[in-house]
Amino acid sequence: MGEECLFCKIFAGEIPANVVYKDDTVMAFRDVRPQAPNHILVIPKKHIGMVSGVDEEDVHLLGRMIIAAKKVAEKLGMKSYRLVMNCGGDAGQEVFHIHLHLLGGRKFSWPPG
Ligand code: DGP
Repeated sequence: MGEECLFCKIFAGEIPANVVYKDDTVMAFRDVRPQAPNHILVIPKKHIGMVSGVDEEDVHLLGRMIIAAKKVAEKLGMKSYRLVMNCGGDAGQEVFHIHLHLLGGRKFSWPPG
């Protein structure tokens, strides 16, 4: 665990969050600055700072994150949604513990800005 990591603390329950899913390895909670009517963050328990830091051993974990996102989307009645992972500051990453944005409840444009 990254001792000063915000998302490690949220996973551990040390900082409150609006949790919509949790199991032994991944957790999903509502983003505090929602960019859509439904904006959920899916995080792994394991501290990995950036997508560029994932390894072969993380293959299963990354799959678990997508399965969790799918379950949450179903639970919230979302039939169409966007999954986003920002890697690095220029891509918009602010919290350096990998997370999958699950966004839905409105129409999105493509390409993104
Ligand atoms: P990114 O920019 O990809 O690193 O996304 C980080 C997201 O995390 C951003 O949309 C806002 C959200 N966020 C930051 N701090 C908190 C917090 O304390 N609680 C929750 N629920 N979300 C947070």
